[in-house]
Amino acid sequence: MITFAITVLGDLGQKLNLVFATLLVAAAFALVTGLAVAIGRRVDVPVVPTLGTAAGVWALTAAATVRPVPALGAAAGAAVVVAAAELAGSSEAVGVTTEDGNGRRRVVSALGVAAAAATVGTAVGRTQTTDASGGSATNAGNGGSGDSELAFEVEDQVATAEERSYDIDGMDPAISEGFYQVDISSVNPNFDTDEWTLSVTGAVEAEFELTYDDIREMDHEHRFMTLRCVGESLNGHKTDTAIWTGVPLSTIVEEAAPTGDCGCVMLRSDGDDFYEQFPLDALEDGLLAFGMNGRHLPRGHGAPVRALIPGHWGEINVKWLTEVEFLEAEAEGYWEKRGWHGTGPVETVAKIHGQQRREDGQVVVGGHAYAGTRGISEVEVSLDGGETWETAELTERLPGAWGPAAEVGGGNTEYAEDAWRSWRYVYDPPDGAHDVVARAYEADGTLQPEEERGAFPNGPAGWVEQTIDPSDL
Ligand SMILES: Nc1nc2c(c(=O)[nH]1)N[C@H]1C(S)=C(S)[C@@H](COP(=O)(O)O)O[C@H]1N2
Ligand SMILES: [Mo]
Repeated sequence: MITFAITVLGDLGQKLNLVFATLLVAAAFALVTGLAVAIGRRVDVPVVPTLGTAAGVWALTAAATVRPVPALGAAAGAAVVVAAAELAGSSEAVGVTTEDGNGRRRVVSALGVAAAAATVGTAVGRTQTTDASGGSATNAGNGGSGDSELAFEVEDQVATAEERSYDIDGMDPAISEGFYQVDISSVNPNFDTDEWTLSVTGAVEAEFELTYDDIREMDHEHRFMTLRCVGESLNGHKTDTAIWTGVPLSTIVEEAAPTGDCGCVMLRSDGDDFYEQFPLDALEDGLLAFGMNGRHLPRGHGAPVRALIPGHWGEINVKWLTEVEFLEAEAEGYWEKRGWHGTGPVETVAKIHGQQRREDGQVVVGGHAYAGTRGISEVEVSLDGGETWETAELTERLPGAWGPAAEVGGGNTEYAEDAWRSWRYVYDPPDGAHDVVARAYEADGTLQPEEERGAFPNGPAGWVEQTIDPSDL
């Protein structure tokens, strides 16, 4: 079911999930309120419906959100509505039994309003408990609270990235504007940086723990890195690029001195109970990231600290990271237990996202090409279904790693070795709709395989083909 939702429904699946969850919550509130009112009628004690509603709604909300204090808001909202309905009911009901139609209708509408009030109260409570790094509970967007020092340190490279972007309708600049988000839970974990810790455990010389301040005191570096989700569609929008700031994970590996036999590691978040296993080698090239695009890491992207592992599918870039466990033996990750194979290197792709008609009638198409750490050397475009190919324009590679830790962190300082490059192609369009095919070559000259493959289980692959109708542009 989950695989169907991801591969067939895509983002719609997530929205349906939210709608269904909301309906369930409203129904649960109605049930609790209904019970309180029914018990109150049975025992004939006037305060029971109100107090029962308050207690029930509070318990339900606190249990569901693990936030007892904001849950008081939901309880108060529901209790006020029930109390008002009860008062109105009792003053009018003098000489009339509550078993008549009027009474019943009043009870039913009070239940409805109470359920709605509790739902709204909970929603308000949730948006007001977002953390300092911004973003709402369900979707943090690109938020992230500001940090003038970080902003200053990435300023020049942000400008360079702008120069290395193509401005075409439908296509992101080199630094993504709305970085995609993929989560197993619909409410993001919310860590207090003062309480958050990272435990380094397992087959090591010595286990240890790091606080957020410990990490901020270490030398950091900045890197352009692209993430791509194994569950996206071939020409989908779950491939994005940002400047990430963090501490090289090699520092942590060195200090831990792993002793296990499998050469493998498990990253875990106890924020959402997510975990992924992959080779130790990959970890050593990674970052323990606390910054994104010159701001604090936003909640939706894993605040306060996430892992960033070059060249691999997105899923091993564990967000809200709380544990690095060095293993003795291989173990399956969260998605692998569900049939996916998303811990390895990404497949190569040249997306076709941008399409625009110029004033002179020419069409410009473009997109981003990404091959993980294998790098992109060329993108070709065909307008005749693959008979003949033309070379597209390609932006220079994005800048390499910089900052105090860049030299020792394994990050390439010459150019960004795990970031996309942008391509574009300008042509005189034929009359009417036509197909455009794009394909990429890796840095060593390897042409990406043509055969199209869907997301499940190994990730999407193949040449991207798009129908373009110049009269629509
Ligand atoms: N803790 C945690 N980390 C996670 C996930 C998650 O659901 N929980 N999703 C993973 C997946 S499938 C992807 S593709 C990337 C997406 O990172 P983003 O949401 O910052 O784009 O995060 C990975 N890290
Ligand atoms: Mo993913």
